[in-house]
Amino acid sequence: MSDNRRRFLKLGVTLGSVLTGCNRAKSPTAELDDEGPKRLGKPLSEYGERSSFETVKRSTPTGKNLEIGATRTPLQECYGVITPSSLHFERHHSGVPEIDPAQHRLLIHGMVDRPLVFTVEELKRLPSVSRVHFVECAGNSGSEWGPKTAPNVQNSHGLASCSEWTGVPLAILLEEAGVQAGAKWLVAEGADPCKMSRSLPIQKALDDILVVYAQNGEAIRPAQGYPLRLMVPGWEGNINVKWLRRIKVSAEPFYTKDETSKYTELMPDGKARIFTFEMDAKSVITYPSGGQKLLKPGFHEIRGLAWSGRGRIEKVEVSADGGKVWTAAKLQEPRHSKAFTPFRLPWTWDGGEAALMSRSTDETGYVQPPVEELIAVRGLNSNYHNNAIKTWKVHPDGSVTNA
Ligand SMILES: Nc1nc2c(c(=O)[nH]1)N[C@H]1C(S)=C(S)[C@@H](COP(=O)(O)O)O[C@H]1N2
Ligand SMILES: [Mo]
Repeated sequence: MSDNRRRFLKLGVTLGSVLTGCNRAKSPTAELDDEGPKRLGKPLSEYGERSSFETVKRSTPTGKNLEIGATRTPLQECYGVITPSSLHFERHHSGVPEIDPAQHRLLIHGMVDRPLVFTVEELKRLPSVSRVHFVECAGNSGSEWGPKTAPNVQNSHGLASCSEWTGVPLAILLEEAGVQAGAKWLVAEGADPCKMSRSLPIQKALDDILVVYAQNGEAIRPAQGYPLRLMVPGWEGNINVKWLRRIKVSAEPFYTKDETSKYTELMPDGKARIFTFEMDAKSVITYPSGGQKLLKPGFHEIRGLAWSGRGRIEKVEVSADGGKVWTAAKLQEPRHSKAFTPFRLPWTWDGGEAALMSRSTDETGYVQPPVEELIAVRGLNSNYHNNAIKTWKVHPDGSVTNA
């Protein structure tokens, strides 16, 4: 018997026992006949909104400062690969500038034969691609190093979101400008008041960096960098410069304030790591997860998300007993590179305590580590780049907490 068939049969039995609990007293068609709206519904509209019954939202920081800070994606209440643009996490260092795309320009200069200035319209004329990629802040899961205080996935992992991005490969723009011999780096600068700037090796630009103007089928949202953003697949969120207005090509990195005062990691030997670009493989169970409540023992589908800045997710294993036994979960296809990959595993909760964990492996063979392993190498001086295995504890009353 194939694995799939065996799983299906097992599922059938469990589902059957769940469904017998349904109320079959009244004929369901009779209910349909006497109920339902008798008047016309709302009129057509030009731009959609969600149902007034839906309340899922980003979390806003506590405190007064709403220009400088972050909102988090409620990953435990999202479905599939794509994060709705309206729920994409936000991280701004000086608020969201209001930019008229007709006035906006992108300058490419430095070690190039022909410095170029592009309007947004001109960029849209050029060869384009659409790709699905996550953005994850290097500070995501920063609360997961010590005592686990985050009550839910939104708080522990919500500085990560995934969109379909559309734009022009940066390689095309650089080719137009004519990169000079000896050029090895570039700096990207934003048009916000803090002029966020980050240095990048030119090799990555020639590989897969995009200058994007669209997200999930429409113009990128102001919070995501309208009208232009740098999309640097798989690299830490900070380097995905929003409101992009300048790219300067050079022989050396620029050591900007954003890559020296922040986004470096002080190691146990007193030296700091700099340019820690790549986001390592990670995963998190979104159901059952912190703050949720299991209705009753029996069938539950364990669900979650996995992603890696190094490429595709190859495998996700799930444990319900704190890491003693691991079972491979089913990965959603197609698996995009450097993108969220949903995973699912049928599970029968026996009503006792359970410790749910997930562990992802990417196509390079990199395996998501336990937090102790990360601490052994990096110490606790820095809270960036925490991609550790996450545990959620299920209690006999069905409640789920951080562990
Ligand atoms: N110009 C500019 N780009 C920026 C930022 C910023 O404040 N200004 N924040 C960075 C950080 S720290 C992150 S994590 C990502 C967040 O992208 P998002 O707000 O679209 O989720 O944008 C990066 N790009
Ligand atoms: Mo960030």
